[in-house]
Amino acid sequence: MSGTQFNAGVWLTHRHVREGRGDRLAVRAGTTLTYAGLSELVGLVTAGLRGLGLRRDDRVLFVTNDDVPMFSGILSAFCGGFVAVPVSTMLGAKELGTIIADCGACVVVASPEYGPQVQEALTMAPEVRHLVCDGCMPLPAPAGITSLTWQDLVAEGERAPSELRRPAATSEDSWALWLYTSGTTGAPKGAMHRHANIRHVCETYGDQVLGIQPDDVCFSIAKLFFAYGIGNSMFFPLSAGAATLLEPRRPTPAVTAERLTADRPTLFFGVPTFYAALLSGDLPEDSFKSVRLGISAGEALPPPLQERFTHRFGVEIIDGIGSTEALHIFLSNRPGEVRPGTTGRPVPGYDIQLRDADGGLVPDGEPGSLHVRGASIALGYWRRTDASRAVFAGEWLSTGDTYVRSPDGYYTCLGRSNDLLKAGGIWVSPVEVESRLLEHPAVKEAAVVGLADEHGLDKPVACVVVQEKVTAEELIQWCRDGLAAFKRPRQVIFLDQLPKTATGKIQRFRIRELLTQ
Ligand code: 3SK
Repeated sequence: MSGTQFNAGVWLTHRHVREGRGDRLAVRAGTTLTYAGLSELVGLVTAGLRGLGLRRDDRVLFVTNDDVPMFSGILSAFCGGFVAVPVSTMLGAKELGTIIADCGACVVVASPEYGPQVQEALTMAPEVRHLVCDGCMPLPAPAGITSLTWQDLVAEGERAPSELRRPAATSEDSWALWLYTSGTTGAPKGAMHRHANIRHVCETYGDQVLGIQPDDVCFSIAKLFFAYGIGNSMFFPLSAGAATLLEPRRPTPAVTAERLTADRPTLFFGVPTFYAALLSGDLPEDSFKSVRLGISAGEALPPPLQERFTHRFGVEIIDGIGSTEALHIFLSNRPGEVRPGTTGRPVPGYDIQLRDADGGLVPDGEPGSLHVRGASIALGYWRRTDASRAVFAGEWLSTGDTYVRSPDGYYTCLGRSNDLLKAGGIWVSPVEVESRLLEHPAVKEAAVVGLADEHGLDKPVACVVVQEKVTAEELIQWCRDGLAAFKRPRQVIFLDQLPKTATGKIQRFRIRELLTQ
């Protein structure tokens, strides 16, 4: 029901205090907060942001590590009627500047280690007025931008009149969260999510697939800036009055082992690449003894990996697929009913269709383009009409994946309908990597494809035609320097020419065939 008053920040935080759950543990991170503590902090930060002059629908962008400031800051943006824009901490200055300028953020919150990228990015983003650092010292900022620390912002909230802490009377349809995703051209697009979308993913996947309970403790390898991560670490636990563990460090098997032992999570959210890394590490077999369920998304989970993980650690993994545009998982296996190699069945609250090239429905057993309908689908991409029209068709979202459905209703992924690939669960646009390679003076032509590694997980591989001598290592380093590191090719193959169509378009499927022969 559009227009009905609803605020996702209130629903996730203040509601629990109002309903007598204030002394339950909400967040374990650098510091530990109960629901009462979280609610108090969110009130102060809401007032602090208003004290800086923010108005309804203003954007607050986060380039931060998962910790209490980012967590409470996003919730404060929801409560204040602002728009939270958490972005990847892996972005270079240019990509970051493009996003900050595109969303028109007036506040940027950053962790100290991203200071250099942020400083450069801010020169591209004239609308930014305040830079908030979640460390102890303010960050250097270009002229015209005030720089303060997180503590200064909280202090601003403490000094502000108490009515500024009050939540905004947002509606179900008000903007709450914009999540940037890269497309075929590599240009980032901001998927705009309403307050009601957040409640929908909790009431569907959270309640009906995870069966989340107040005693659950959630631990996600995917960070809060991903749609997958924010659902896992914020929406699901807070919707149920459960607890979440935040980990500011880069996820590694060693860091994971430490948190598993110390904090005993019950729900563990990973991606296939990370499950493979955990298997390759030397974790004791009882590492996952507190975990009642493992969750995987981001890319298809190969059955041998799933089976080896469950055999070694005794934890069932349910594989599902979601998207930034749908906010979370809409197709998933169910605990106790896993069919390895499939993505399971539709999550209640979502309708799925497989369509042919003319938009007709395909019969069971035939490949079709995956479309999904449900109340958490984004409103569109911010200021990207053409891209929005291509992807959001009325109530339906075209995911760009090709799937097949079995007669008993299980869906299996056959690949992408376009050339995008995922590495470690994160989209990589081949075009973006190719553009970087082509900037190298030695490279004449380049094509990037996804190729399965030893675990059956896709990784970017580059095929290049060169005009000067250059080594594979030099080209990989070149990509590392100019792109987020996960986008770098893991292998470079030198060819005399690339297979092309009569009109000169690179045939990536032919390259894939060539490399898998
Ligand atoms: O990649 C996925 O499967 C996914 C899952 C949940 C939320 C967002 C995404 C992209």
